Amino acid sequence: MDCIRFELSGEGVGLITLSREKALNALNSQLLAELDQVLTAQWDSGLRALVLTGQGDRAFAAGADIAEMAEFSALQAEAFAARGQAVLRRLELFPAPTIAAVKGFALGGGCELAMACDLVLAGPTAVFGQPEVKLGVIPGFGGTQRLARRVGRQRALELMLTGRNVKADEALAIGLCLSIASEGDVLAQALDLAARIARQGPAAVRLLKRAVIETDGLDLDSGLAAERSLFALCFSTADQKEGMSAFLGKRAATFTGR
Ligand code: CO8
Repeated sequence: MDCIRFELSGEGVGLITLSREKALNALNSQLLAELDQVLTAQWDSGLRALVLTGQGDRAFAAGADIAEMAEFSALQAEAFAARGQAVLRRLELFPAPTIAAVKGFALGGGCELAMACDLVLAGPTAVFGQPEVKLGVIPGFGGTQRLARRVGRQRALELMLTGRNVKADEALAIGLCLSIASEGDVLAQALDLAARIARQGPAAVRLLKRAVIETDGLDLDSGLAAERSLFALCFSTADQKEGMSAFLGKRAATFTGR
């Protein structure tokens, strides 16, 4: 793989690094295909958390690759958007929790990629934005849908209509990121958070993610029904037996993820 690096980083924690540093990790077709391959390969591998970051200090990802898009026909643009949307949706539905560790620019498709992760941690130099209108286009990898879900429709519209950049402190204030790490620490903090998640009952963590992600957009009663079913499903797992008997036996639980 030329554009993506995958490695294990601690027990049950996967780390994906976007590796097109010279192009500020811009998302081209090859990178999207490699990201898809990694997600497919890791889907059933039992990962307990997955961290995404960009190579180098300058960018998480500075957007979809403008050089690749510049001469697209409408049909090519639709196909590229469909491919990007599909890969980001797969990432959003990845069975284990995902964490974006954002250093530098997360613009356009890069911001959309971060928003497809469950949790977004920013470094002090992080810059988010959907600058597509400056290029005469609109977001095409889910930004018009996910930004409003993160920060509310009015703020999302203001950001997308002006294409202005948002620095880490504002991203935190509007809920676009969860926290701001100190200089150089964002990846370490993301891996630490991933390790903390990885220590919880893995079956429950996966069912919890499904209860939140798969019910997005449902009315409350449908969401509550889905929660009940997934709650009940916990009781078919060895993790539930172990977690509760460990509590009652006043010992630490040893989870197997089954
Ligand atoms: N695509 C391709 N190459 C890029 C991109 C990009 N998005 N961003 C940066 N690069 C390249 C530059 O061309 C440059 O390459 P080279 O060294 O060969 O000239 C290299 O990265 C370094 O960039 P700069 O010299 O520009 O670095 P600066 O520090 O001066 O500026 C910026 C950094 C501000 C991030 C600037 O590079 C920039 O504005 N980049 C573009 C940001 C942008 O507009 N992103 C949105 C793209 S559109 C999008 O993502 C839509 C997604 C949905 C697509 C739907 C499909 C149809």
